[in-house]
Amino acid sequence: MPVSAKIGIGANLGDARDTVLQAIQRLVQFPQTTLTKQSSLYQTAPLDAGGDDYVNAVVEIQTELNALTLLHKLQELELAFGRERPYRNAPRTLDLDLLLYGSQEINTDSLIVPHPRMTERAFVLLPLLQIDPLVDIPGLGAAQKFAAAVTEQVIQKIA
Ligand code: A4P
Ligand code: MG
Repeated sequence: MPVSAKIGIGANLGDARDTVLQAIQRLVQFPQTTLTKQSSLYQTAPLDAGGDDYVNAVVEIQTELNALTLLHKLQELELAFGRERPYRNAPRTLDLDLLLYGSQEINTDSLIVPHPRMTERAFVLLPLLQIDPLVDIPGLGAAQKFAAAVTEQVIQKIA
């Protein structure tokens, strides 16, 4: 049975908009995976990070890949876009976060789902709520209730 997963996409180096769109095209090519929803692209001010504005989006996929395999595929894709990790929250050509994986809660050294910081971030919450207004965050409840706390964060839909 395929599982519905939500992926957060972010980029703030080079042509960030193009990178995000290309990354979505590559995600669709993962084995046993289909794209079911795609948010708008958003221009967002860097949060806890320096550098240029980010372009962010969230997509929903249906996948037969298990969560860890999916994470590894996402990391491969980051590397394919030339991502380097000089330090935490460094500017990046492409950042792919596994936000939600069905209704599962996962806590291992390499993977934590739901993504631990997703409820504090407008650049995750707004695109997520755009594609799935009633989405539930396992262990935390309706995503909608966290949106009021992030209204100060600068985020703008890209036409
Ligand atoms: N990891 C554990 N759980 C997950 C998960 N659910 N999804 C581990 C993805 N990775 C997960 O990630 C570090 C390690 O987290 C991985 O080895 C993986 O095993 P990383 O992507 O290498 O490092 P990072 O991105 O520098 O750190 P992190 O914690 O992912 O940063 P965040 O929280 O993703 O924040 N501002 C704006 N406006 N837009 C942004 O997109 N992004 C960040 C990065 C900061 N500020 C931003 C944005
Ligand atoms: Mg990351």
